[in-house]
Amino acid sequence: REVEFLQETDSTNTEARRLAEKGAKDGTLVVAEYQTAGKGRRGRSWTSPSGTGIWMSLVLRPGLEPACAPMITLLTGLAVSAGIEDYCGLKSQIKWPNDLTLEGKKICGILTEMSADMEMIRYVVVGIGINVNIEAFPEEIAYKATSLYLESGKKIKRSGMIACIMKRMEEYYERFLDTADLSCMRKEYEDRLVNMGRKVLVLAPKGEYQGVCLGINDDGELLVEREDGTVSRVMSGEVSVRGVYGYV
Ligand code: BTX
Repeated sequence: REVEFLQETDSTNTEARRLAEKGAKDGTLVVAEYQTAGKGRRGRSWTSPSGTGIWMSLVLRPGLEPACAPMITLLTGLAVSAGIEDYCGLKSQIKWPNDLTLEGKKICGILTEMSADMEMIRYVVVGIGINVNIEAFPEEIAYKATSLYLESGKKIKRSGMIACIMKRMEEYYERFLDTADLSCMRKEYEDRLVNMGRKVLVLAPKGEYQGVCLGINDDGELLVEREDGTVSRVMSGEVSVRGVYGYV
């Protein structure tokens, strides 16, 4: 596959979108040492110090309907968690829909952006930020952010880790394309899901509610059992999910 490596860029997602608009192929990967304007969701920023993290974005052209795009975020979380484990043995967990955690703190965030018409995705850009060898975080996020180095005491070679993650990504992405849903990886996903069986707080546009997370369905919606026994299906995008007692 094609890889574009940059010493510095504003955001690898923005760069990948620029390349996608110019016709970049399915599977093109953009990797940067440093992002001057790393992006999170809903206009938030992503701290991306130089030389200590993995900041990368993948261009995908799945040829599916736009409604399938949120599932790509979920399978990416699974692939990154599995790839990290393959490479260094650390078992991270997935905080639905777009974070990975270790010991309850965030080590990775995923940002999926899409260009589509009504029927078909033109392209999807999946941005992956992993805190690999970061030694300290700014005060505002130190309580909820950690790195693989801070948790393991070991410095990790990033290029090898990227290769392992992309191998897993290809595997899960191809399985997803066969069925256009997550049915064949649901069990693996739930094994890594940090929210599983825990009380969660769902912050939806129409109000917030609490419930217990029962897992996901084949379309990647989070299943939350409310106090009256009904089960709500939570779609990513419109809501935030938090632990009742903290970040997870
Ligand atoms: P998010 O909106 O869920 O999370 C962003 C929030 O996470 C921030 O508001 C801040 O509180 C916290 N945060 C910021 N930086 C870090 C960090 N390094 N580690 C832990 N917590 C942090 C999550 O968005 C999606 C992030 C995707 C980042 C990748 S990097 C490669 C690609 N390019 C790009 O611009 N974004 C993606």
